[in-house]
Amino acid sequence: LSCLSSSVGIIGAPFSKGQPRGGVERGPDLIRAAGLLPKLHELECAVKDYGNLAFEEAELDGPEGVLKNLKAVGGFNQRLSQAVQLVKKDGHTTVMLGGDHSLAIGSIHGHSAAVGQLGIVWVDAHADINTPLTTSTGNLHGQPLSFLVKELQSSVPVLPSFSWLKPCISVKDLVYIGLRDVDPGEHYILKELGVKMFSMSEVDQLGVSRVMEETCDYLGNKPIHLSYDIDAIDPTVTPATGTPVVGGLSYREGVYITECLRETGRLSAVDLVEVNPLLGKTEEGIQSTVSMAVDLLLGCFGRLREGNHPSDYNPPK
Ligand code: EXY
Ligand code: MN
Ligand code: MN
Repeated sequence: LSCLSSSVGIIGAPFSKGQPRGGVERGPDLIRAAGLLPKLHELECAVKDYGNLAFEEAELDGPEGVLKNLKAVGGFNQRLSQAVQLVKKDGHTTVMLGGDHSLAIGSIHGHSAAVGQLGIVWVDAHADINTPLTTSTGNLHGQPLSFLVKELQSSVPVLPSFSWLKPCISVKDLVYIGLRDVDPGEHYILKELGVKMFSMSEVDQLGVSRVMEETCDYLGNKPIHLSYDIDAIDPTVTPATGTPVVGGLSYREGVYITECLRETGRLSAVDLVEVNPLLGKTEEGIQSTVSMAVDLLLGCFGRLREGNHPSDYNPPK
């Protein structure tokens, strides 16, 4: 039916220091307020909400060269990694509600520390693989994968705020879906390392069903970490986000991705990031963005567009 095999452990990460715009720290509470927990219960999921991870203002620091908020991002992600490890040890599929995408550092590190080798599905308009040397903005939400990928270790300078972090994913265990705004330095890395990617061109060429078939084949039988940036979806549907890019996934393509990953039975952790209610120009735009986030999460946990019914459903006689 729906949540038969696993339970859900929710971690809120109200953190925005991986990028310069305020508001994205409101994501976790907003997504909860839109009814995520009762809707997961309707799918017969066992849900435990671990609450929000507190952000310590003491972690705030000035820029180091071009890099912004290194101490804040390093410190918060270290605590996030520990929280994710606890939730995995409790036996749940983790849901990390961001917050900006720098949080994938702690989320993926903690997941990998708890379960070992992962397959990563990174759904995003952006590649988020700038290194501290290639970044032109200094925003760490554009760089998380450079800290996590083993093959990039020699290209990433040693930074005290990240001394706790060991790169834990191989480039061959990573698949991108939805790319359409990739910096030159990132594109060089993707080509040099041969990273598997389905940019929007491949989504157009192959269709989302073939993209998902190939993604699942490519990743094999490893536990899956889905890192879903809401800006992968077209900004007509999800305008309330920090770095919107035209030409994104439709509502249907976005949800289909979650349905396919759910069907593998191997979805082990999900990040849902970059929902920023202060950046929606209209109330409808904000609502549409938040309900997309909720619908993506429900797709991850068994909601079917054909309909669902509880296992103990009694038809009227
Ligand atoms: N590539 C740009 C940068 O490095 O700043 C933009 C990154 C946006 C990242 C968003 C979260 O996916
Ligand atoms: Mn991202
Ligand atoms: Mn993005």
